[in-house]
Order: sequence, then structure tokens, then C-alpha cells
Amino acid sequence: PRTLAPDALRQHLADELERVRGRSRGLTTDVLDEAELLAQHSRLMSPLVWDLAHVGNYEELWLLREAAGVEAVRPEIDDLYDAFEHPRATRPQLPLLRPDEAGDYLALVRRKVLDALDDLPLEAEPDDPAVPPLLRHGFVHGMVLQHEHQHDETMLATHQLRRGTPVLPATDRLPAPAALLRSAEVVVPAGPFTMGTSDDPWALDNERPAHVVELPAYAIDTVPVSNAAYRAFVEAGGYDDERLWSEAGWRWRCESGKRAPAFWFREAGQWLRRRFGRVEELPDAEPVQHVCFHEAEAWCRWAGRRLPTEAEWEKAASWDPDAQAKRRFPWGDEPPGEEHANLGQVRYRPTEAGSWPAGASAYGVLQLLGDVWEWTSTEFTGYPGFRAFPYAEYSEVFFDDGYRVLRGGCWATDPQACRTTFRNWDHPIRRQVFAGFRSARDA
Ligand code: AVJ
Ligand code: FE
Repeated sequence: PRTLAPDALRQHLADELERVRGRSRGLTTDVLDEAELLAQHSRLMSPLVWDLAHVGNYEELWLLREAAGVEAVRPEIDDLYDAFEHPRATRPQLPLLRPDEAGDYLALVRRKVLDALDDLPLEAEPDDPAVPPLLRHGFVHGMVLQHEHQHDETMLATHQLRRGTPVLPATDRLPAPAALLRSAEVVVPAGPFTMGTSDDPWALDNERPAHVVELPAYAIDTVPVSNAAYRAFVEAGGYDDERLWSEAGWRWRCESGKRAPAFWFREAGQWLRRRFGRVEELPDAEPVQHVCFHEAEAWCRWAGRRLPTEAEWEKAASWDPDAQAKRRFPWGDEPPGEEHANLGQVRYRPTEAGSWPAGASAYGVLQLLGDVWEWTSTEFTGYPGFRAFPYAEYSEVFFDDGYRVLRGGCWATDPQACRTTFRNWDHPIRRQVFAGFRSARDA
């Protein structure tokens, strides 16, 4: 977006808004009836129609009222779709818009957004001072786009928890089988790197500002931990060995009674998994997903390793030691292409550990973006010099509250909502996210 002239930027924004809406419809009104859209498939999740109307309401708030100064379309529903007013478990009881009402509301908001776009000041030259910070390089439009993509990923987690006839495609467009790895881990020498960004136009507030971090040498896995490697821990009795777990982790293990990743089960001596309503053999070579932070941590202790810190993850993913420069993606600044990563809900599953050699980082680490979100050992907080922008409820209210940082995006993450600086976070006990991990050690 930084390099586009105003008209090209407008067109890009309009195209991307259209594309994300198609994605949202494909996860809601295109595939499920009214009863299923209004139902709560898990207490951890909202009814799908809540997510749908919520993204419309967010778009109204930010692109119409804030960015364009247009009068409110439906101010009376703001409260219903305010995530802080109503916890997920209580949302089915709210007087939600029905799916057809939600569809009409979204279409109306969108029509006004596209009308307003023509008259919004977007920069005619780099860093045009006439463009307000909210609009600079299409920032607020980028924020709204990323927000809807993030909710689409949340909707996919709801689909995974849903019981009933499968409705999502059973695509198996897998890449060429993974190559043999040259080594299981990569050593990253001690030294400084630049963490975060101050100039990525669509970076969200928690990715800012850029700051230098000095790290001692460490080693990090070349690929994410696979189902086979995780299964070895399960079969070795890892869930029964208190010494492998932190205090909070062992408490979670005992209270939850869990003994394997979510959606795994054993039948006649064979490990199977349920994926979007279909049962299949557990694929050995795929990165493990649906483990919580505590499980990731326990596996690492069992393997004599540890989780990487967030800074270690970002250095391995983004730093080019020869150029002494940061990359927006592990492979460079070129946007994700077919050959780089498993992103964008092209497949409804991770791809084998060791896939995507063209997506390797400068240090030779694979699959940093796409496939599975990766738990890090770092608690979510603001970088030095953090400033909430444009609102504290996106990031700041979650700081220093025990959330752990997840990095890298997964197979469901859209390329627009994914880069080496992007930060995700969740409670350490959550397993519905498409998350796995890789391990590290001091070198
Ligand atoms: C960044 C994925 C943790 O879903 O809670 C959606 C994104 N923020 N609506 C979330 C978000 C507001 C957020 N995560
Ligand atoms: Fe939201």
C-alpha cells in the first residue's frame, strides 16, 4: 500500500474488502442454515452470526463513522456487538440480528463504505501531511480487513468444534512431499536484530515501534514439531509425569483430564483425528495442532528443550544477517506466493513439516509463516515506546494478563493478516486455535 497512487490504493482496498466478504459468507450464510448460524457450537465461541454482524459493525464504526465522518447506520446495535460488553458464552441469548438481517446490514454498510472511499484523502505523494494518521496508506481500511480475516479464522475454529454433517470442502491440495531436512535445528549466532516495525503501513499498534534487541546465541527447530513427535510424548506417558509440567500446566492437566491434543482419539490401537466433521488417520508428518501452551511447554521439557521466546522467533523469521536488515516475510519482502507457505485457507489443514523450501528464512528456518500458529514462551505485552492506536481495546487491555504470544499465522491465516512482525495471543489453556509450536535451546 505504501507505493500505490491514491486511485490504485482505492481499487486495492475495494478489491480486498470484496474478497474478505466472500470468505466470510463462505463460512456462514453460504453453508449453514439459520438455526446453525444462531446456535452456539461451543461455549468458547460465539454463534457464527454474531461474528458476521460484528465485522459489519466494526466496519461501520471505523470506516464510516471514524474515517469518513458518516452518520451512524445502526447505532442501537453497537452494544450487542461490543466484545467487551458480552462474553462469548452469553452471546446466544442476545437479541442478535437474524442471518438475513445481518446480510442486509453488512451490504448497506459496505455500499456506504465504497461510496465514501472515493472522497477520502489518501496520499498523492509519500507521507502527504494532508492525510490524517488513521487514513495514511489506507491504514484503517487495512485494520478493518485484517479484523474480518481474523474473525474468519475464529469462525473456522467454531466450525472445527461444531458437530454435524461436514460443510467445509474436503480439499487435499497438498504440496510436493517434504524434502529431507539437512538439519533438525538452526543455530542463530548472538547479536542484535531489529524487532517490530515503525514503517510497515498496515502493522497494528502492538507491532510498533521497531527496537533493537540483543540476543545470546540459540538454536531453533528447522520445522514445527510433528504429530509423530508429539505422539511419542503422549505414548511415553508425558501426560502423567508431573515433572514435565509447570505448576499452572499441571493444574490444567489435572482439572481438564486431557491426555492428548484436542480432536485426537484412539481406536483399535490407531490414532485418529476429527477435522471439520470428518475422521481420518493422524498424519505423522504434519505439524501438531490444537495443543495449548502448557502442552507445548511440557513436550519441550520432555525433549530436553524449551519454547523459543517471541524475540527468538522473530529474529529467526525476519533478520537477514548479511544485509543487516529486516524482512517482511521470511523469504524476503515479496508478498506470499504459491511457493512460499501454506496460508489463506487454500487447504483446510497444515502441510507436512519440511514443506515450502522456497519460504525459508535467511537463517534457513522453514514454515515460519503458515501451517500452524506457534506458541512462544513470552507473555503478551507492549514493546518499549508502545502507543495504543487507534484504540486501547485492540491490544493494550490484554497486556500483562497472562496471555502468551503466538507467531507466524496458520493455514487459515490470510496473507493480508500475516507478516514476520504480526503478533497473536491467547490464554495458555486454549486449544481451539490452529496452534502448534517449535522448540529451541540455548546454544
Ligand atoms: C488478535 C486474534 C487475539 O480474536 O481476540 C478480533 C483479534 N480483535 N476482534 C481476537 C480481534 C478484535 C484478536 N486476536
Ligand atoms: Fe472483533
